[in-house]
Amino acid sequence: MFEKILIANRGEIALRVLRACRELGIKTVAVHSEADTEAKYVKLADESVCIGPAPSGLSYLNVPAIISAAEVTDSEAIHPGYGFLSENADFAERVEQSGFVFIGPRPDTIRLMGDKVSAKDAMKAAGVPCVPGSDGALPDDPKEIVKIARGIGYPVIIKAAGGGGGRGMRVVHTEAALINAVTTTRSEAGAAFGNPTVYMEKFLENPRHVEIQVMADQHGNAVYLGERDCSMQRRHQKVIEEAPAPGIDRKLIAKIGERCAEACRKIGYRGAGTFEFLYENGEFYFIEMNTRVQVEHPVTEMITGIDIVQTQIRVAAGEKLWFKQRDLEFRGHAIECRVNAEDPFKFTPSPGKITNWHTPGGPGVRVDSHVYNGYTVPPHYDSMIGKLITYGDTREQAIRRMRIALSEMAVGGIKTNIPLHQELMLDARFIEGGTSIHYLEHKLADRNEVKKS
Ligand code: MV4
Repeated sequence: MFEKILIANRGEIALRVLRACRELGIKTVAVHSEADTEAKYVKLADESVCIGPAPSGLSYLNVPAIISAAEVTDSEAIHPGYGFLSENADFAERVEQSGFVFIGPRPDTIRLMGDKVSAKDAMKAAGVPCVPGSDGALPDDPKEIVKIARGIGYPVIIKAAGGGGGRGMRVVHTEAALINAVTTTRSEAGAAFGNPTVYMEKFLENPRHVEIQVMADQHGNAVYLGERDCSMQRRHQKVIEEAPAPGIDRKLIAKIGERCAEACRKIGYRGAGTFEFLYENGEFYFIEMNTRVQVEHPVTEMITGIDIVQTQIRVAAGEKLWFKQRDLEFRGHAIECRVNAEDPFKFTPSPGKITNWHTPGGPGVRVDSHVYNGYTVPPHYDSMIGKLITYGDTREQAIRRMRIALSEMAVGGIKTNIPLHQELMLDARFIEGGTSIHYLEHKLADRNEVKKS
């Protein structure tokens, strides 16, 4: 096992990784920007290194500074968390070339999945069901493009190979609009990602976002840790996640999960990963793979009893997975509410000093947050200040516990989206379960209509 790990991230995930290291008896190095010097989790680490000023481009994305920090502290491995450099293949490569272990997949795997065309090709070849679409990248010839779209049937969606997470996409409803849409998406993709490659898929009108968590070691073993429903989102930012996904046939989940695990074995995947699917009319369609630990990993931890971050570290150190698929049981139900420092109605960021911080507790309640009374939420980063996770034997119990937890939680000095979560925990369609990726935005639009009239 490693003696010392450098945590190349900030906020709640830095603290989450720190806790996993503590439990494994591993020393920690926190790297931080000038804006995070006073954060308590930085002081909890065995050592800390300031890697630059507040803007993330100069600190949390500063590769030479992070590598130097690993060198001067004699760290053995680097945990990238999520966001920042976590899915940057060049960073992973630099880490390994400098003699450290990157806690994540091999750089080539990150590169393969970072290009959405090659990711889809690889997963299709490995037996994972994909959205019907172009066979790889779109050609230049407009006649060919029109032919491909006719074969798929409208509406179609044009996506950038270098995009992902909702960036660089355009929906096309008619042949008349097709070529213009492809040309525009291409040039935007070239400018934004340095890669003008685009591909085409059938546009699914009302799907759910259901993802499968996988874990693989370096000895050819891979398992799936069940699914998460992340459909409750606004502008590609997830708001609530839950596991299991309500109302989906368990046999189908097992079949898709096994396909994902098998795909991991086939490509020699290493570490934690997530297969993102759209789910519509009883079918799963792969869209992208994430090669990092995700924000919503706790709901999976709650229903499986597996510590995903510790497992990442142990497999990165070369350990074999110590459990098999048949040892895993998906038990109960877990829900996560992302708590953001933002206006609950206008969604504008609300950084500043927290003058009151009271977190809920009791059976089946988990709070993952780096925040405390007197903490100042810096304006430079993501607005998420913590995650409230509840567990219950049933979905109903998890929802009831979430309502109580939200009512106990008190945050003073800044605005948060807790009122939105309270509203959603009482929303009839949420309570019913199985809302689509468009539900929240439609609900918020309706709410604004009511306010105007
Ligand atoms: C789609 C789609 C419908 N049909 N692909 C957006 C994020 C990126 N990961 C993929 N996205 C979508 N791809 C096809 N063929 C709809 C979306 C989409 C979406 C997906 C997941 C979660 C939220 C979303 C919100 C809008 C659109």
